[in-house]
Amino acid sequence: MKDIFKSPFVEEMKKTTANMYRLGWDERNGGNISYMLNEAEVAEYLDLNNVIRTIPTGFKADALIGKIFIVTGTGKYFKNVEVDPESNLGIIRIAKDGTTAELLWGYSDGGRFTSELPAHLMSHMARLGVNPENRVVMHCHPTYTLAMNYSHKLDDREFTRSLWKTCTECMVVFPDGVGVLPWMLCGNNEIGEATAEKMKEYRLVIWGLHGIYGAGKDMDETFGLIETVEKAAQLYMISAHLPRINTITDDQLRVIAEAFKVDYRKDFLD
Ligand code: 2HA
Ligand code: ZN
Repeated sequence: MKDIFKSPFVEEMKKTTANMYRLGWDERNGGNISYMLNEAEVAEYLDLNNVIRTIPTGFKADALIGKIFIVTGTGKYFKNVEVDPESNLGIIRIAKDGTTAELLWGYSDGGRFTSELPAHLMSHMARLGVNPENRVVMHCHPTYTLAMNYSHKLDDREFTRSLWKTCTECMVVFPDGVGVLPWMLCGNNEIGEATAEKMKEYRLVIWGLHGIYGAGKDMDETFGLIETVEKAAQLYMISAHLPRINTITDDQLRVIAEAFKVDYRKDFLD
């Protein structure tokens, strides 16, 4: 068996959580990541017949039976993943009943997966329905994106337009736009279902007055989506109180979309 602490997926989780922490997106226990792993790759590091314990998930995820995920732990701090991945992360497999998680590694202090597992697994199912390559779901509290929630209308079209019009690269990076949910209580199946419903259309979903979800085929794509929204939100917020003299127009957004050949939300333009 190879050393799991040197596996590319543990390394990626360490690197990404450390990055997000230092960007200020994941204070205290804020944020969570789930990353679907390739079974054959995990088998190089772990005995897949050795289930350490089982943990009920509280919902049914039949489409994910047998799938393996590395997931951040509940109550754990992104700040600490790098130094102690084994207690802050866990590797789980969705059991044959679709409602139990089999722990294969991690949560070594008796912990369990993030309280946002419903939103994560439901989002995985929704995104896999659109793109079978999807692997990562990421949640965090990026400062400017969140700040924008207090002064901007919480509406898919309006929020997307404001971001697109702030930064030229936004149309290229997220031509599918950003879905926006109103404030909802987190950590339950209801917000999970609402997130997954938006994930059928968007790779980015804002949780009103809370944070953001991103989904993508790998860590870089997912991180890059959130990073680009956050950059645009930062520019938006630091200039929102000033007279707006220049803006990217709807026609210019069409020019960008055509030049980069992206399939964009045409109904989001005037
Ligand atoms: O896990 O960010 O949404 C901590 C959170 C809850
Ligand atoms: Zn959160």
